[in-house]
Amino acid sequence: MQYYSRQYNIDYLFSALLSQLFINNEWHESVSGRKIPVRNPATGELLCEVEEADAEDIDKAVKSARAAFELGSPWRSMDASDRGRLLNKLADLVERDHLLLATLEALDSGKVFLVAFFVDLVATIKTLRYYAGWADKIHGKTIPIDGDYFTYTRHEPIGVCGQIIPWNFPVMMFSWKIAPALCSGNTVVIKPAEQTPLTALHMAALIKEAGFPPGVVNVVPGYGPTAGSAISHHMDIDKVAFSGSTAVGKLIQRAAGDTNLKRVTLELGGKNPIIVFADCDLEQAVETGPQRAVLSTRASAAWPGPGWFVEAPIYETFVRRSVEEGPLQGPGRPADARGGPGTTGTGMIDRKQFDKILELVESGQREGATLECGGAPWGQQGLYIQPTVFSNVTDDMRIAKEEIFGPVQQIMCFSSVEEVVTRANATHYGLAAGLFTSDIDKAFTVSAALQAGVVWVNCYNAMSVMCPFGGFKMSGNGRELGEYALQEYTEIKAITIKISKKNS
Ligand code: TXE
Repeated sequence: MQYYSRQYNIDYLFSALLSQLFINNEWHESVSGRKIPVRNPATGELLCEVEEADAEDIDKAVKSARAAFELGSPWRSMDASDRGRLLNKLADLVERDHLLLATLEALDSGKVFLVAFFVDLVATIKTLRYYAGWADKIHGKTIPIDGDYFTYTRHEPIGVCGQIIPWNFPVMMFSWKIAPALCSGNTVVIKPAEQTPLTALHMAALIKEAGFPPGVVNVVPGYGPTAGSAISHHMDIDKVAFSGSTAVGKLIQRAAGDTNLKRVTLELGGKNPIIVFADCDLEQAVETGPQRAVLSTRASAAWPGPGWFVEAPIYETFVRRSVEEGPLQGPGRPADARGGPGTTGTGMIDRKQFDKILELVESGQREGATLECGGAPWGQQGLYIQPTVFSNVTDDMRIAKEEIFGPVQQIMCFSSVEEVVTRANATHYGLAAGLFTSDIDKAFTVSAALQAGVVWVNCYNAMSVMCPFGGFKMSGNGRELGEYALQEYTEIKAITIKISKKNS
């Protein structure tokens, strides 16, 4: 089909957008007949409408995933190495459609095209290949228990996994969720964010083309309080994996408690401290600032506008250099951005986020922080906010405490290691942290003292599929990525067999 070839133009892309629910390797209209309008957030333009899943559609998807998970089904009886082969085949197809998927992602999420192409899609392909490699390396142990017994463990798939993802990394998070689930033999019902369903639906087509049996992956766009809630409350879903806000994470955990105690993993919000010691390479730390702040409008939970703690002797210089760095960036239009300075800024996903960030900026000014630059909408069109730098921020201000999912940098001052560790840990969140220092002792002791699932030293956002990712405290439960994620998609079964006489 022309849609899948590299030779396409934008009109063709629009005419061929996939818009139905993907259940049992077939395309379905929603039971209610309702549709979700999908807009390009950079322009507000309506791209298309997709079918809107609600509880009945979720139930159909769960039935299909359950049937695919029955004992003796093609999926359950498939060689583990063949599960890996299918994931590699899917990665091949994503590589073939790299350009198309990056274009779709840019249009649907408002992300700059080059970021979609080189960050999101590359990470997606790597994630699929990494877990393809794991498929036939997941195994248990034999255990020398007391008595005349033979005991071994099996690492079995959990079953039907409900997966709910946000809008900030639509296709990459799709791969973070499905790849570890599939390599360990589960089946999946995945709900993309209502704002960004398009790449997930294209991935559904590729999943079918790769040859996954019907029902193994079901893709059901819908809204959170309806389709998302139906997933978290479903009695026949064995595990739910969620990325998004802490408030919804609590609802998901509660729903599991109110229903079948399904396993729950949560990747939630953060307020990540970055500590800049006076002995660091200042330019390296400064360069991390504006780039990070601008990109953070699409950041994962690792990235949300962190609190910068800068040591007193370099505070003024750091603030000045951060302001000088900021204006290098400019609003990027997803469709025409081909990279380079002036095209790196990403807009907010929707009016709600846009208003929320500007309201937080206003609160910073009201509460007495110094607005060094930015703080206002950016450009004539779309939901862009200028790179914003606040100095003289104190710990009690809202901008210091609340997650800011936008290009806003808040800079605080500290005087000692003990003080900054206490202040950096004084948050309910615990996703990621950064520190800049040239003192190796400080690097080890401070990174050990920080309450965060990820600590970056002399770098930031150094993410990789091989490395576990997830939060302490209210930033989540469980880990994604790396070998650790496999634990979240397997049940351990211990089998003990009576034997007549054991020998060492
Ligand atoms: O997230 P939501 P939103 C944070 C960030 C942002 C805030 C709000 O702070 O400002 O969340 O963003 C589905 N039951 N992050 O509103 O609402 C929803 O349909 C089940 C952090 O987009 O949590 C979507 O698929 N599901 C972050 C997903 O949850 C529900 C990424 C995320 O939506 C639901 C994005 C419900 N009751 C936002 N309500 C990160 N950690 O990377 C909504 N959903």
